[in-house]
Amino acid sequence: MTGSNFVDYVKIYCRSGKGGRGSAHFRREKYIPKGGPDGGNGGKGGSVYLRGNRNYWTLLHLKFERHILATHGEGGSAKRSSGKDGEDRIIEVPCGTVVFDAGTGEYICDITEDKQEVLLLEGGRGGLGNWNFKTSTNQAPRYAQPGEPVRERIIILQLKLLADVGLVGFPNAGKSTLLSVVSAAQPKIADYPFTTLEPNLGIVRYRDNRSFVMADIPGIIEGASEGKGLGLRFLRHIERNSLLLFMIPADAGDIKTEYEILHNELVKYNPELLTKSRVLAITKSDMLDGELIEALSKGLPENILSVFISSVTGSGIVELKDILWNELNKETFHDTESIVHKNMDLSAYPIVDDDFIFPVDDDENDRDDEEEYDECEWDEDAEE
Ligand SMILES: Nc1nc2c(ncn2[C@@H]2O[C@H](COP(=O)(O)OP(=O)(O)OP(=O)(O)O)[C@@H](O)[C@H]2O)c(=O)[nH]1
Ligand SMILES: [Mg+2]
Repeated sequence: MTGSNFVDYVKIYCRSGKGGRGSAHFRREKYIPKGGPDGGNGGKGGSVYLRGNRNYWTLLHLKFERHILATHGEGGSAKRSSGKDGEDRIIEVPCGTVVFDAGTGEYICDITEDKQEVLLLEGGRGGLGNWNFKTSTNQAPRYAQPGEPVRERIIILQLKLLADVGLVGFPNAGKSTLLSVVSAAQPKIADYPFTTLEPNLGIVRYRDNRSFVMADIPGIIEGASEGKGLGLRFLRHIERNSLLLFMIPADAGDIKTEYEILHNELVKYNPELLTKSRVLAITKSDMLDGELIEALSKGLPENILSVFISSVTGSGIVELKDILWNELNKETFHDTESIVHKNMDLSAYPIVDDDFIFPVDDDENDRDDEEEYDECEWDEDAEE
């Protein structure tokens, strides 16, 4: 999976900037013998944000940027000058990105909309300079505040595609073929299992210039929810599809059983998937004649809309699009935003080379050329 352009998992080290330290300077000028404290405040450290950007479709742009470091605030200086604030860093991510803590697997946040911004790590506050601490009883404080330290976190970004319709089926069911017929997408198609190794998205044009997005994901096999086949890695892309289109080929042994196996895998992976709208397409129905279709219709699973289609002859395709469109526009339609993200089970993911990320220790901005002073604590009340 390395070397591919479809990147839906990255691990990055993020660090906010530390606050600049307050200055403990004293005003020293000719003819002003006791100038008093005039040390300025330190600048605020830069923060790290995440922002949704609809121009990105994958996390590829982050694959080689493993460290996101906001810069530190600068120290305060004489004449009550405040130090410069550090620069923020914004991590642009595609809509549908879910963020987890890499250490614990804890769910942090979810970016679903363009321009949606989430503060990941707040920059450290700058320390107050000594002039803030001047009181009637202490005219010459020789101390100032240090800036707040950096905050760091290693995070995992996971993309869960946001498509309207997700194709669910065993390998070779004809998923990619359908996508190639109803959209301009050109996924690889072949008569062996696991032709599709990464998801493909296509825009399906519907009547009157309307359209919806369809996601072709790699085939699912029994045991996928425990990691078999391409398993877990791609099941998560289904979580975000508003509607699931199950696809079972007409030559399958028993359509009902196959449907149940697929259904069980999804439910085992995330029981919330049960609440999604579902439609069943019997694919490759060009292999059937009218009589067979009638016979098979009797044994189809109940409680799900079914349609016989053939991507080769085009039969049933218009009907399928109508059904999908109607389902997608139902008033009772399940809102995808309400999916609750589970914490990540880190043990279920094999460790890959890209996972080795080390915290950064750069003291580049750490040159405190100021003299040493007693640092006063942050919780001290400075405003007295
Ligand atoms: N006769 C017939 N063959 C079809 C039809 N749709 C797909 N096929 C054939 O079925 C085989 C598998 O098609 P794919 O679209 O690659 O199947 P897939 O579900 O994407 O398979 P994976 O990517 O491996 O999961 C190919 O040889 C297709 O030509 C159809 O409507 N009729
Ligand atoms: Mg395929």
